[in-house]
Amino acid sequence: MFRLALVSFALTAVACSVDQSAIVPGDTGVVVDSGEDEPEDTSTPDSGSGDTGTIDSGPGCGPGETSCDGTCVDLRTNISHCGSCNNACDAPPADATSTCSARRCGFICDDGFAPDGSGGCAVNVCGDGYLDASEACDDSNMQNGDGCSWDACALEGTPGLCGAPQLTVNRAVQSYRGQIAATDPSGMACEGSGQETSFMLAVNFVGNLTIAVRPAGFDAVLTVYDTNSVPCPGTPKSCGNDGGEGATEERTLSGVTTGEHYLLVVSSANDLGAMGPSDFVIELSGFGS
Ligand SMILES: [Ca+2]
Ligand SMILES: [Ca+2]
Ligand SMILES: [Ca+2]
Repeated sequence: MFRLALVSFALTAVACSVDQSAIVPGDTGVVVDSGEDEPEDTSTPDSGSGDTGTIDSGPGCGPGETSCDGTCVDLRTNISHCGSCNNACDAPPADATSTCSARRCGFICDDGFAPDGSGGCAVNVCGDGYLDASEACDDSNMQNGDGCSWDACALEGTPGLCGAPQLTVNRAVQSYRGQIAATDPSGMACEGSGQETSFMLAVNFVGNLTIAVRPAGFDAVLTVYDTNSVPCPGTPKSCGNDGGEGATEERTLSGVTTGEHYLLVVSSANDLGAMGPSDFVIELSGFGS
């Protein structure tokens, strides 16, 4: 008798808090259905006579979601509501797909295409001078034996003077990926105490040569030796260590001539022994006459 009275009291109490006009046939209004936001929705009738437990639109969005015009969206990744409601991302450039990532619009190039450096996508080609993600190098030509193969844009690593892999430098933009070993510093850097990796630059044009080293996070040091008419490694010619971790180091050699050789040493200002190999990109730009 006592239990019956208790149930009756509970039903009465809940019924008093529910707008009975919004409850459809079959929905008693006292049970929170599976999948519904709670408490029982009193403003929007559920569809059908048998409540299927459909999640109602409105304020009850899931974790990380926001209600935009009654639809739950994730502002971090939704290209129609990127960063804020109704902020639709622009149409992508040709051969690309729009993206919304971390609340910011962007695009990714379709398979077989890569960023062209000017806001679009271009066919991923070895020899176009642009260092695509799949390429270890791109030296703007379709020749083998110059340090970067034409068919696969792979580093050839052929030893040159001083036993360092030789890169033939033309009047073009040429890019190469390199890696500093975790061990065995040779002490050839102009500054710093870290490990290093060397390349022999064989000049094949007349003009000026800019050497840029772009490190992946570490503090790079760029050292150039003049290796002409003297024993290896030659005499120190240029030292670049202007920036800290992740900063590009850049130096220009003026008035270089075909047949000259310069040893490029890429190193870290600090000991990277505990960090493992560290990646960098060398960009060589030959220009002038
Ligand atoms: Ca390329
Ligand atoms: Ca080549
Ligand atoms: Ca530096």
